[in-house]
Amino acid sequence: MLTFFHSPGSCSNGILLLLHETGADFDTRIVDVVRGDQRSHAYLAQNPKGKVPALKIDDETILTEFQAIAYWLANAYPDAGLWPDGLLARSRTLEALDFIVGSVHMRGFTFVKVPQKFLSDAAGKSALQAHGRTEVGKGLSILSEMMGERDYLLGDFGLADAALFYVLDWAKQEGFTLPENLSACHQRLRQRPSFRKSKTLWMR
Ligand SMILES: N[C@@H](CCC(=O)N[C@@H](CS)C(=O)NCC(=O)O)C(=O)O
Repeated sequence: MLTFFHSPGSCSNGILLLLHETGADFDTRIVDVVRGDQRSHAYLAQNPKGKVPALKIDDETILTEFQAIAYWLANAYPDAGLWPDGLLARSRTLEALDFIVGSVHMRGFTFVKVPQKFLSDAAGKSALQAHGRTEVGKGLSILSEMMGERDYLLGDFGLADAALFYVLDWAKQEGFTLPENLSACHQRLRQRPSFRKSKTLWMR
């Protein structure tokens, strides 16, 4: 059975959603990153990066990094239809995932949510937060443009939508106004059976 290391409310929500999309059999271990569980010896022994998400796929193998876990799930459970056909569609999926996780999350929300990780003085922290908000705003505009009139980011529901879901949640929590198409997509994502199954482990 798979073991999923998860912190409710964090980016690992996206992997929780995908696990339910695949119908995989998995156990969840809570690693609460607000409480600091990721720095415990027990967790670092499993995942020296001290981050969630992580997915243990057998006794010797632990996968980390959102994109890699998402890719593995889509290919390990092909019946879930999460990996599109065709080279360009696959490349677009990876492109969107990298943009959401690598740019909107890491270069935007990280500074909005935890500026104290980088700077300790009040003026520096608020400048960093302002920079993060600008980056998130730009990211949301690009994602809105990318989605256009489709129901999900790239057409049918796919890996990138799981990442989109957690950044849209964060955007709402941080008081961003979502472009109309992203807001409709957020509602659509909340209607998915996989979200209903994720609900008890979605928020702290
Ligand atoms: N590049 C990683 C980023 C993961 C990440 O930043 N996770 C955050 C939660 S959203 C975390 O574990 N933070 C704990 C910490 O940095 O101490 C990925 O794609 O999975």
